[in-house]
Amino acid sequence: MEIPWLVLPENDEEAKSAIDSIIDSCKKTSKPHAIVIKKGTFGSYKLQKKVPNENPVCREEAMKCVVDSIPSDSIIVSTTGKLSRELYEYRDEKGQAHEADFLTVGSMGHSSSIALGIALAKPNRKVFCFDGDGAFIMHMGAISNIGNLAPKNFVHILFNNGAHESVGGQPTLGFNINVPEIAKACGYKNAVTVSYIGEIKSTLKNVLDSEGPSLIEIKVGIKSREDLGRPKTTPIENKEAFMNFIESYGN
Ligand SMILES: Cc1ncc(C[n+]2csc(CCOP(=O)(O)OP(=O)(O)O)c2C)c(N)n1
Repeated sequence: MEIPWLVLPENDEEAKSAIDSIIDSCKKTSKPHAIVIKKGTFGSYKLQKKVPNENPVCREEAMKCVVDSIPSDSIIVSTTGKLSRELYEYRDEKGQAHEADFLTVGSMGHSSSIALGIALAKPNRKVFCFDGDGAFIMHMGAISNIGNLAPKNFVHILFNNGAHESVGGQPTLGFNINVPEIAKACGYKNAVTVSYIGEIKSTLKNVLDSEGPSLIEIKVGIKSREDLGRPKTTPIENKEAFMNFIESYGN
């Protein structure tokens, strides 16, 4: 793309002078310049602003409860970040394949649109979007399409921890907006907020028995495991296995 770039030096003085010369060059040429930062260049950072979060169930526990409560041939499109890594590990833990899950690596905010396309193409399958509040807010426009195209088989599960937990816990506006009201205003047939395991199970049961699109916002705590791994298959392998899985059962 012909964008000039450099690797940021680890030494403070050298880094400062490299940045000064990049700023000069950007001003002179009115063009962008990229800086590549190697892992370990920066020390750890203490968050300046934390969102108060007393929710009793964490994202991973809530995700496990949802996976255990839905039919085994359900299709899941899962958002960017640790939620997908947790889902991947849970399948391993249960000795299940990963083929039912599309892990949206990198494309934050797009899971609901991907799930929408699949729900429209496969009207007889239950399609779940596992979303994060940061991702949901990032591409909130998607829900107006979901509500208006209104696939009956679409279930949106929003794991709302009020933060971008996967990348350090920076606050989002997840706790400042009324997600069910927004979803209903966009045409979702059912939209509720829950916080406890019992509520997750009973709400899922109701939602599975009724026509969608439906949204369940689960207000979750903000924590994740230090030892959380990463998928051992590549995104392309994931996509291919997933495509075979959705084709294998017909519409
Ligand atoms: C367009 C874009 N911006 C930023 C990122 C980096 N990123 C990956 S996951 C994530 C946080 C996602 O936050 P949220 O959806 O609230 O989920 P949580 O991590 O809290 O479960 C960010 C910022 C990205 N992948 N794509």
